[in-house]
Order: sequence, then C-alpha cells, then structure tokens
Amino acid sequence: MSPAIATNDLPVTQYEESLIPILLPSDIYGEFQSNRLNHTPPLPSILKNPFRVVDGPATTAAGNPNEIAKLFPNLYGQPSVSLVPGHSEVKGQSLKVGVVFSGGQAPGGHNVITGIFDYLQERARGSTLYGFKGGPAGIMSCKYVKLTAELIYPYRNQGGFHMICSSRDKIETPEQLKQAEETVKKLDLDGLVIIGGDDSNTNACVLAENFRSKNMKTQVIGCPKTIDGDLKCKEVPISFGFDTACKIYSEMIGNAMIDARSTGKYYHFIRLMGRAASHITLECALQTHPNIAIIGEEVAAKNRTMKNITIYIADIICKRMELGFNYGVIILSEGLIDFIPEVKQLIAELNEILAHDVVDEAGMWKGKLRGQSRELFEFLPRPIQEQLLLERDPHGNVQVAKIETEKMLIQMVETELDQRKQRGAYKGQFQGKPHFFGYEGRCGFPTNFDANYCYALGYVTGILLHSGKTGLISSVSNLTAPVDEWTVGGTPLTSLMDVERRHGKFKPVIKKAMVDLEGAPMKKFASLRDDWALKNRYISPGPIQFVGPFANDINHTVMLELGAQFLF
Ligand code: FBP
Repeated sequence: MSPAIATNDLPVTQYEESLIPILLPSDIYGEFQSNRLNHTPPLPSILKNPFRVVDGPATTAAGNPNEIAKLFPNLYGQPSVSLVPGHSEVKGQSLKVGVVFSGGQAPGGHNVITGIFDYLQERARGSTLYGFKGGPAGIMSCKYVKLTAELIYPYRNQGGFHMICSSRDKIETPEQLKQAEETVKKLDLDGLVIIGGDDSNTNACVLAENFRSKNMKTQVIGCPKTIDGDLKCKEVPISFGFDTACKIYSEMIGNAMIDARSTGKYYHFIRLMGRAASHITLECALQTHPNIAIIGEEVAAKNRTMKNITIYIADIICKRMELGFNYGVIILSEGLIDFIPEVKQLIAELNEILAHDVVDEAGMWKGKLRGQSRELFEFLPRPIQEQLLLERDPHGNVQVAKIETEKMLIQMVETELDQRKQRGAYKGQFQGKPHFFGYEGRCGFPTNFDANYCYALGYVTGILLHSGKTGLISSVSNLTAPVDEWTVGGTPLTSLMDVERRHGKFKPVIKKAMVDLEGAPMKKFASLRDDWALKNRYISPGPIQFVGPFANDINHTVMLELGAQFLF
C-alpha cells in the first residue's frame, strides 16, 4: 500500500492539469480516496440523447389539500414533469444557480453538486454555480463560494458535505425570507437548489412560493436527501444516502454478530439512526438477520407499551438460553421511543411545555403533565429524562439521536430477567452491550448506487431549472433497472405536503413516508423473524464493494418496494 498522498499530487486522469484541486495544505487523500475520484457516474440514456420535458396531470397534496392550497396558492396543483425522448425546447442560455446542503449528511451529496455543475458546463455554457456555505444560514447571510471545476474535483464520489457544509436552519420568518430574497437578488440567481430531507424540502417549497408570489425570477428545486429513507413517493423511490448508510451499519451489525457468537456472552443492543421512520432498521434486518429488530411503526400500530417490548425481548432471551445461546443481537431505531404510544404522548406534552414554559429544576412545569405521562416521566431513568428535555431542533423535532433508548431497554430487560431468575424461570447470565450506530454511517463513501443516483439527480436538477420549473423535487426512478434505463423528472413539492403540529403550532410539512406494515419489506421481515429469533441465521455482509460482482447491488428495500424479484 502506498503512503497517503497530498491532494496536490492527486493523479489527474480525466481533467486538465490546470484543474488540479485546491484544498488546504493539510488535506491529504489516501489511495482509495484518490481512486474514487476516477469513478465516472454513468448517466441514464434519456439524459445522453435529445429529450423533451413534458407535463403530467395536475396534482393535489398528501393531506389537507385545502389548507395546502391556501398556503401555496402559486404552486398548488402543479403537474409532475418527466423527460421523454424528443427535441428539446430548452434553449442553451446560461444560468446563475445557488446550491445548499440542508440538514444531516447523507452519502452522495457532493455528487448532486457535481451533477448540477456538469450539466451547466455541458448544456448551459457560461453558467455560474454558487455554493452557500454552512447550510441555509449561508443563504440568509449571503455567505457563498463560487464553485469551479478545481474546487469541485476533489469531492467527486467522496462522502460528507464538507465542500460547503450544512446546517439545520429554517428560512421561515418574514425577516429570514427577506434576507433570502436579498441574497438571490444580489447574486441575480435564476435558480436555487436545496439538497435536503423532508423539513428542508418544505423550506424549499416555502421559498419557491415566496419568490413566485413576488414575481421574482429565482426558481427553487429540491433534491431528496436523507439516510432515514422517509422522503419518498411514487416518483421518488428513495432518498439518497439510505443505500450507503444501511450498508455501513449492516457491516457493523454483522461484525457484532460475529463477536456475539465468538464470545457467547453478550447481547448487543444496537440503536440505528432514523429519527422517525424505521426504514434503516428494517433494511439492516433484511441484510443481517438479527435475533430481534424492533420496528417503531409496528410498535405504534399494535399499541405496544415499554413493558410489552421488554417482555418480548426477555422471552426470546429465555428461549435462546434453553437452546444454549446466551448471546444475541437486537436492533432498534432511534425513533422507537417516539412510537411507543405512552412515550409519544409524554413527548407531545413535553413539546407543548417546552414551547411555552420555563423548564427548570424547581419542576413546577411537571404539574402540566397529565397523570399517566407524569408517572412515566418519573419512572424513566434520570439520563433519559434529561435527554427527553433537550432543546428541539429548529424544525421542532425531538433530538432522538441523543436519547439512549438502547441503554434504557438493557436496564429494563435486566430487571425483568432478574425477576425471572428469582422465580427460577431464567438461568442465564445476561450482559447487554449498548451501541449507537449513527453519525459514522452518514459520511462514508457513497456506494456506486448512491454515487450514480446523486449524479443523475444533480443533472436532472439542472434540466428542471433550465426549463423554467420551480417548486419541484427532482426525481429519478426505475432504479432496479440498469442506470441506462433510469427515468427522470420532477415532482411538485406541494403534492408531498400535509399539515402537522410543530413547536406548538400547525405548520405545512412534507409528509414523512413511514414503514408500510403491509409493504413488501415488512412482510418479508415478518415472515422470517421468528426463525431469526431462535436460530442463528446471521449474515455478515462485509464492507461496501465498489468493484466486482456485488458492487452495483441495491438495498433490499428499494428492490422489494419496486417489486423486483429478490433472493434471500
Ligand atoms: P436529515 O433528515 O436532515 O437527513 O437527518 C437525518 C439524521 O441523520 C437522523 O437520522 C438523525 O436523527 C439526525 O439526522 C441527527 O441530527 P443531528 O445531525 O442534528 O445530530
């Protein structure tokens, strides 16, 4: 293995010498990082040949259409668009475009930017692409960098969002909207691209509506980003980053399985990222076959209490003990806590209290909790109480990444097993090992799928802007087919919207796509989980492959949801 090389020494294969990247002198790339720069994402054939942008039928909203129509009078009802072979009416005029990362990282984000950049270079010569620094705050404070070929080059096919960084700021108040208007006017922007999750794309829609209501020329296009996989609809089969994050977590779960089996004495309780929906947990279960995977949506649908979940886990541990297995692997999503009906109720009450009251040690605020919620709050271990009271994120969400549900479950299972032991119903030695696999999965090298998907998303974003569209999220579908056959277009953001209670008020939000309990991935899991619980059917998928026979494999969720034939 050759030593890490300075980026100034990066091999320049497909770029001219003058495009050698400019990074900080301290930035060095290892052999693999440099090698990934050479991956050239293939484009779907529709994007390589002459195409036309065609409108589909008018759309409505995901929920409360009347409210959404009132809130977005200039955008509501817009048709989806798709690209079909034909002669383009789009003129090759140059564009000024700004792009921003919003929210948590998701592998592939840099390729969205390179896709937009390459489109502008190839089809809208003379265009300028600006990157807003530090997320939406960069739009409001007009902090930007002009994205050139030199600057973009070292980020091709690399993980992270560090080319321009990100944040969770919301552009919402009249003052913030005004600041955004001033920025787009100052830079004379034709287009603004928001690469984000459900909350960020809600923001994109608010901005698009605001600009259009003021007859401003700036169009706004969103891109579906989030490892959580909960920003999707018929035309947007998955958000980018999900594929990579699940493969990284699955490798780590597989390793924990081998550890459990080797030592024969630990139960690994692994909490996985996924703030609300349990798509990541479900996908990782399908990839690795743990003894238990707790799917939040099912817990809510079946009205499971914390006690029920504890007993379910303890029962399996006891049965495994009888079979001679004093070890196992249990996975759960970080959003689980918010699905347990009694905790959900407590969180809803705490949200209202945090929005309107002073929450201090004196504890007067606790008087506002209803009886059952107060009892539950007092019952929870002190660290969990404190974690539930942490400040909400700027979009009003509980910061579930900071709530150590895995530790709470270990404590509860331990107590349950101790009681069983006293009754002679359990003879094992339970040792729970808590893990949280979160941030480390959000910043890895994008899989070939995410690298290619993101590049296509970026490219189609350029097309949507060039053809005068606004208030759309770019979409790339038919993802189980070879890249050549992928289809592309744009979906109105208003068609994904509903109204929800946030920060103690009703707000328009993109409706999260939760795990469908009747969907193919869940059905597959439900049909296999009893077998996985007692027998060791562990699969250790190993690290992500970038070349070789499995390099282009797609995650189970997308394959199953799109109806592809799939062998386990
Ligand atoms: P996005 O929805 O913004 O993509 O973020 C998803 C996520 O990674 C969640 O899985 C996690 O709960 C959260 O971000 C963590 O947020 P933060 O980065 O603010 O700690």
